[in-house]
Amino acid sequence: MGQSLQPEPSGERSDGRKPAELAEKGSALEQGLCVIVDSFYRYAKGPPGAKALDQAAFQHLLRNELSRQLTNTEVQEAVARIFAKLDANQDQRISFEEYWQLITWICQVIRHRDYEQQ
Ligand SMILES: [Ca+2]
Repeated sequence: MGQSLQPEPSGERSDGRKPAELAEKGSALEQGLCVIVDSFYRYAKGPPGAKALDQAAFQHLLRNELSRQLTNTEVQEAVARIFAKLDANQDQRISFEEYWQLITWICQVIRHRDYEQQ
């Protein structure tokens, strides 16, 4: 891991960092893991160490990054249902740990759809 992952300042993407760099370094798995983390921090807001996704940021992440894996990412009610399901501590924010549950769920869907139906 020759690179450090610094949280993005309030949802903005810093120039000259991450995805392009990530694409050139490491295995596909290593790149994928870095992209999972980076994708959270590109949308998360809040102070360093406590960044999280509010519902608007969560919807942007779903719509921009996961619209081919999830349906209805444009539908506010559908997004709100996923948000409520993931928001384990009900603080109206999705922490990295709660986001990780979404990643786990999507990985399970991919696994069943693409690797266990053959
Ligand atoms: Ca939460």
